[in-house]
Amino acid sequence: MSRYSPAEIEANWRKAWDEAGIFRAGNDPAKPKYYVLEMFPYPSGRIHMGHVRNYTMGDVIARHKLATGHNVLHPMGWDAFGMPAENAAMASGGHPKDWTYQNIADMRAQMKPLGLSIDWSREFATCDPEYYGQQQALFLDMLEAGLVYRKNAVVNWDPVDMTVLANEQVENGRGWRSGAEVERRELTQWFFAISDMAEELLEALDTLDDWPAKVRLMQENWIGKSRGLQFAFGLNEGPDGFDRIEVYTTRPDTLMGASFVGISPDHPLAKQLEKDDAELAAFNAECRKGGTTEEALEKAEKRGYNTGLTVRHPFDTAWELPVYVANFILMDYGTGAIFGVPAHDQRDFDFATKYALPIIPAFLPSEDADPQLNAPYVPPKTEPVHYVSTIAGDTWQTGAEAIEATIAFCEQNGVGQGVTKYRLRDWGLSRQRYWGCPIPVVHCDACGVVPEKKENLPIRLPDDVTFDVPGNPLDRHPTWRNAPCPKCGADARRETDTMDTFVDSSWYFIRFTAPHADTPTDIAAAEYWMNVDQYIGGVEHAILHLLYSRFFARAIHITGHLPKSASEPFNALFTQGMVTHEIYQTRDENGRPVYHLPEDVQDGKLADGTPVQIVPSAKMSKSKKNVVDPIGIIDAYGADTARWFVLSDSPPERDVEWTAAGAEAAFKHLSRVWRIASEIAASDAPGTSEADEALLREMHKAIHDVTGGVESFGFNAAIARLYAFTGVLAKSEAGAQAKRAAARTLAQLMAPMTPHLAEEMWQMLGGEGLVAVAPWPVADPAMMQDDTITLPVQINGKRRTEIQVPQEMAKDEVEKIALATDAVQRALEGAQPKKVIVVPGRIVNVVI
Ligand code: ANZ
Ligand code: ZN
Repeated sequence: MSRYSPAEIEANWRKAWDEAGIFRAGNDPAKPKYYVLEMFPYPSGRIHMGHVRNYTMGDVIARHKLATGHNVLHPMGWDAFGMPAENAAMASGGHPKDWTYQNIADMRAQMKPLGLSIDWSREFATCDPEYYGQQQALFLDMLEAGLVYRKNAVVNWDPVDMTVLANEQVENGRGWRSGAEVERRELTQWFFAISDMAEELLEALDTLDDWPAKVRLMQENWIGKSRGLQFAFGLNEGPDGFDRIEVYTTRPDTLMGASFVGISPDHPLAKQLEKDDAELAAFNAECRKGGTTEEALEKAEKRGYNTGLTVRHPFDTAWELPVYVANFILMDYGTGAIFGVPAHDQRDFDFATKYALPIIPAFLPSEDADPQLNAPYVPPKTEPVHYVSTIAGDTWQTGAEAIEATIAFCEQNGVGQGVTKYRLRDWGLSRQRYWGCPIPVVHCDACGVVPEKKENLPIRLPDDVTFDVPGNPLDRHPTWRNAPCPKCGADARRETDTMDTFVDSSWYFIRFTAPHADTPTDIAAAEYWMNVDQYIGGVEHAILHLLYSRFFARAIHITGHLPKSASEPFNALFTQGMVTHEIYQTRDENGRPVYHLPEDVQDGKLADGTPVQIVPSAKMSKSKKNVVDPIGIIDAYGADTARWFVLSDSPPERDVEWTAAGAEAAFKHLSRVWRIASEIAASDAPGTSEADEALLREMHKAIHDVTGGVESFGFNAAIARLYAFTGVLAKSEAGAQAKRAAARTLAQLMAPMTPHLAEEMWQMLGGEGLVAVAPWPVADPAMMQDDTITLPVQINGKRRTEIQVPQEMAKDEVEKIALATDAVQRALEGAQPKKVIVVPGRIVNVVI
């Protein structure tokens, strides 16, 4: 072979690794363990550059850990349940199962050429009955432990697809898939009791030092802890059984600025009133349309309905406030009722303006400020303000102080209690979908909801289902629903809801530690391998997936399947940037943009000569056609080039822009490395001892820097260092033996990034065995020191100049050079110094 030919070498090395079994997770008790995991993929059918970047990063770490003597666990699996498989079935008439497993086979085949150090023996898909059966077992244990329960809840209902939608699936009030206007419905649903753990999940964020600060902050905001006051307004002439309205406020200090009370359309009082008020019933029905998200409510126009009822102000019972039903009040936050303070809240201000309600300031910037507001006054809580009419403490204080003082005052006067609330709600897991994990319970007329017996697990999905009509195929299956009651044996009905696919991804990382155990986990294996030492994935999963996984790790501990020490499952988290590409666009006759694939554009033109407009780089996406298919790159240049490119150029946490020129340059560099290595392998030229020495010194510096880069997610810096060291090696006049040693080290240092090329070099250069398992080189600190050092020269304790001297120079020689400097000569004015102190390697002090 006379040139670098990845197509000829890469497959061979993968075979060699396979046969040697070096990536099977080791369990040599003498070695420390290391568990590295990239977020597992959804089997869409094709890998993309984002996968390549994500898995290559994890692979660099896994390979480095393997070479530094660890038992490494680096598994791969498939997040395989979910809507797209059902959508494909609806669109093309196939079966979700066939679609999914075919995609998995395709993606596995596309992924294998990347040369990842995966332990494929642990592979599973979440749609494997073996996996979801254990998930059902976990569910039953969680049910018993009170971690999952049923309740009525308002959900987003897609009337066309006839399913519940998650908040994220509602776009501008419409179903993301059907485009139908979403309705709010009350259904009995299963919930995980995650909100009981809100405080713990919040507090433990502080222990996650190796997580990005921004991710911890996002989790903190999602959990949304707040302190406030809960109290009741007395209701005048309410319907039977309603004599008060309980409210929650985080701004009790604004109570003297209240101008109305608002209740949610789903509030029990609103529901009672609508029975005798058709207009209100219509208003409530209208409000129940549109999503349940805070965002949806925030965007929607603020609307209210005056019930005609009034409440009494707690501090002035003669003061009456009107009661409105308002569309912006959520039933499942706080108490589902508020008091509105238009003077200090934009939303309330808009509402008051619309319904001509008074705007009464509770505080103002100063004592003589104009109380007539034409916009809400909302200073930071830390700013001192003047309280117009204070019910607690000083007239001049910060919002934060006034809030605490008001809470204390209210508690003393029996008006309410200070409470802590969390925005985090319980996690609704019921989905009216086929392609998910069946919820293992049975509904019996006599016994109610009865958990399945564990020996009946897995409750398998039936294969014979149809997708020709909307709704849940499990509901209309002729027999699947029928099951005997596990308690009384009578004919009963299976639950036909399946689990949210977030459940599947909330514990897969634990299952990898014992993927075929006949219980959810194998305690010993979990104890050994957990936690995940390094987790790597996209920041788009920063909130839900990670929060749910943190909840599940705790739940699995509570149900006895995981040691307590693994309650925070991911020791370190890294969120990588995206792979971007320029967008090439032309316009059709109506001026609408038409996008073109990078491979169809040459020098800014299409094949027929039409110039394209170049839109700046953005995340690769099919809709913009700015995608480069990794398969094409691997075919053209080999996997090592693709790996090298996605790691170079940008720090891993930032986006990296894929360019054809960059890929070409990466390939050229690897070709050059290959050429240098083969020349060195064939050479027996002698060299000078100085050249040998110089090369080895550079080699040790490279070992040091590349190791540091690999260990600290500085992959791009490590690669820059490898470029430089390659240049040194190419120019070196050292002898063949020294060069071979240096080139073997280069192979080792490149092995995590370009594992195939590294093996090839290692073999050419006489390395023993596989470079993948060769012990990682260690930098010799003595060899890293430069030959010359810089010493500061002080005169009477003041730094005046510096000198360059050889590292090993004798003291009296150093003294001579120091005394000869202009600065010292000038200071001496011909005299002799009183004393000269040389601290070797540090400083020269001249006393005059
Ligand atoms: C009076 C007030 C005056 C409020 C003011 C705010 C500003 P955070 O702080 O985010 O937790 N609220 C309470 N329950 C609600 C519900 N179910 N739906 C919609 N809004 C609700 O939010 C708490 C504040 O949001 C509460 O404090 C309440 O309005 C409102 F100048 O009470 B506030
Ligand atoms: Zn029964």
